[in-house]
Amino acid sequence: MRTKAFIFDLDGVIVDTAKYHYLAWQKIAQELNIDFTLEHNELLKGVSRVRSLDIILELGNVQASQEDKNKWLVQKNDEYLSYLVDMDQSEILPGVIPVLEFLKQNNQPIALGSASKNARPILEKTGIIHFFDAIVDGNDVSNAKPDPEVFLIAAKHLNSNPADAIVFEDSVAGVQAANIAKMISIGIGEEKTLHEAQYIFEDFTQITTRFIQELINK
Ligand code: B16
Ligand code: MG
Repeated sequence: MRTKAFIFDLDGVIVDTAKYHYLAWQKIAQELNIDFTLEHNELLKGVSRVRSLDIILELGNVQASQEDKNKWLVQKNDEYLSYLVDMDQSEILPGVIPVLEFLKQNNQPIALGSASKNARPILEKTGIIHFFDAIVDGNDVSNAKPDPEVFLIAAKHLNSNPADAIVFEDSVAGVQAANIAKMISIGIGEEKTLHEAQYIFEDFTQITTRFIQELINK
């Protein structure tokens, strides 16, 4: 048995911040008269802030100067942060803490691998930062998912080979990134969206300690 690396995405896996990203982007989209639905929001999951804005502008066929784009990026993040002010442990998705606790009890290395630049304050506010041996987020990478950079750096920090890494992801881009890195990809969400993942679970309450133990023993 070699040293494993258990790598968790943040938004949509540990906390449901996708709804806050959506509300914040929707405000910008409304100002620009762009129709931005929940379905469109799926395209932004796991995608960087800068790329998310470009996708929204493409949806509305809007051309913009870099100056305007920078202004909207700041505006979006300020709005997003306002939703995080009252965040606490109650926002952690069901079943996540028992899995983190089981991994810790079994001395398994844990990392965060997120595209978000707001990852650290979220882990602090929800009181789970102590579970993580390494945190790799949007501030540490230059290539966004599906580029595997974020997960490769995370595995390296945990002294593990990519082949011994297990990634929990809710986004298509994130699952693809894990697959490209030759890691075990575990999709959290709907089968129809995440069919490229090696394993798919609706949420963490569906993941048994037996399954985690099998991953540890692999
Ligand atoms: P921020 P993840 C991603 O986080 C989100 O899924 C994505 O919707 C968001 O645009 C991105 O973080 C950047 O977030 O604006 O906070 O830097 O899913 O990779 O944890
Ligand atoms: Mg995500």
